[in-house]
Amino acid sequence: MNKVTTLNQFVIEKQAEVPEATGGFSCLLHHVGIAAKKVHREVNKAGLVDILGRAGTENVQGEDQQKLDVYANETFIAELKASGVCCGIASEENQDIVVFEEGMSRDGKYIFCMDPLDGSSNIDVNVSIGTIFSIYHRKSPIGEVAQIEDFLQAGCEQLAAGYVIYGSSTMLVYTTGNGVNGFTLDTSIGEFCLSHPNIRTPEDGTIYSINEGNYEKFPVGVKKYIKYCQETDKRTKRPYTSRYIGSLVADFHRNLLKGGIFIYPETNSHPTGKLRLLYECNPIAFIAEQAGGLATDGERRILDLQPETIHQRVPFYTGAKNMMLKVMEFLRFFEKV
Ligand code: P6P
Repeated sequence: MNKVTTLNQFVIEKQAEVPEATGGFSCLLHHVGIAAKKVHREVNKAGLVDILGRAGTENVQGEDQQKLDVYANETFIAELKASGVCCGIASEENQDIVVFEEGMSRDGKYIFCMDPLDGSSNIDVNVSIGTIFSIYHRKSPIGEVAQIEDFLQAGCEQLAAGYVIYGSSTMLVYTTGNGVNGFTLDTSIGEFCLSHPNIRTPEDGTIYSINEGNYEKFPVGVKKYIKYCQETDKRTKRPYTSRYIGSLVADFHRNLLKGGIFIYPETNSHPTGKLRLLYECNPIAFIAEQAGGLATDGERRILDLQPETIHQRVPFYTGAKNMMLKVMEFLRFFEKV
């Protein structure tokens, strides 16, 4: 019988490889796993109980909050506080940072950035959605409550990044800077089990993911790249394939495994792009790079960008290395047009 490695076993094995590890990070990831399982349970019964639809409130982005958005946000906050090693959270659903002021949590050495349920406008139509997260060491001194500076760290400072995709199965994919590993939730035992060890994204691909409804608003270089993808490839005689779900985690996960590029550029309506640097682009960029891909804002490496605010948006290009180099060639060539 094939050996099953659970997420907790994997994390403990990796902890053993780090002599100075105290177990705090392992504890944090364990609580992330618990929160993901709780969200999985609610997502999978959406439609059967009153968990669908709008919560009747708006988030900081002025977007209608779905009931599952609120549930996921509250569940992750509660579990991260219960870990006792996280001192604060920046969440897509909260205007300001959430700081833990009592006891152990106040002195936690980690901070957490998250989009608790990304793509939630797709919930009511049964499209895959996801949780996206980043973990950093705090910068502020232990003994004080977490400060905003703890969260305005460049993506290259991430200790870990991951996402949970609630789809045909529920998977947790994460990196700590030593490759990318994927764990599928086995509901018969209630554990995330290693199913995709050492994920590598293809160096090239034929899938391009972009909301072509915004075509007229795109930079010229992006328009020219889309037309390039639509031409028959002289070598393979096969045009590229357009795949766009409108749920970042689902679009990224498919491209990560099959080979492709995801683009959300600046547009007239979103002059700095739509996706948020702290809890969408940075974690996805860390994973992309660790799997052999690239991630930029069209010009600069995402992980080098210095955040100025916790809900800052940036243009986002990520995927297979050769596809990324090609689109950036188009952007440079047509940037002055
Ligand atoms: P659009 C979902 O709302 C989200 O934040 C990402 O998950 C997704 O990639 C993007 O927005 C889709 O945006 O404008 O194409 O609907």
